[in-house]
Amino acid sequence: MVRDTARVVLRYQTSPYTIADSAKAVLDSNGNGVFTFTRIGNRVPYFITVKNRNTIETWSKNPVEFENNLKDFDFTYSAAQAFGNNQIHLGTKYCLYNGDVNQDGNIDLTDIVAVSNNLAAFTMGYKVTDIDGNNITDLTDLLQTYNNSSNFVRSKKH
Ligand SMILES: [Ca+2]
Ligand SMILES: [Ca+2]
Repeated sequence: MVRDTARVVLRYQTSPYTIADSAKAVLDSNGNGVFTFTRIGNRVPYFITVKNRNTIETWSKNPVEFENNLKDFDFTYSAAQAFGNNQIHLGTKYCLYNGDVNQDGNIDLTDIVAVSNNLAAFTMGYKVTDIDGNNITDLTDLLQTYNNSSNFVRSKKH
């Protein structure tokens, strides 16, 4: 993947899943990142939610607990790591769906229009409409957004 910033939010495991803490980090080209939390405790179950500038917010299927102030969690080895199996299989890994340009939890016509407008304007640089992260908003980004929209991709939350 292209290196990019992601935000991880930890939520308590019971409804209404109040936010316990959140952190931002840059993911490397393998999709790994180290997120540092300061307001949470060990042996407390939290759901992990993750998103970046234009991905669908994705929740862990199961809550996780920190031990000795550490927790490794990998969304990529199985779709079932995410609640609702809400990931796409690309290459050897399961990845977050992208194309949610306006971050409303759905990939739909509004997102397509936003990408299309920036495509028409030959928009360069780090933009939410640059779906594949190559610093230009072009037809590839429009097609990815369109495909995910056609599949009614949306955020699946506990
Ligand atoms: Ca959207
Ligand atoms: Ca692009």
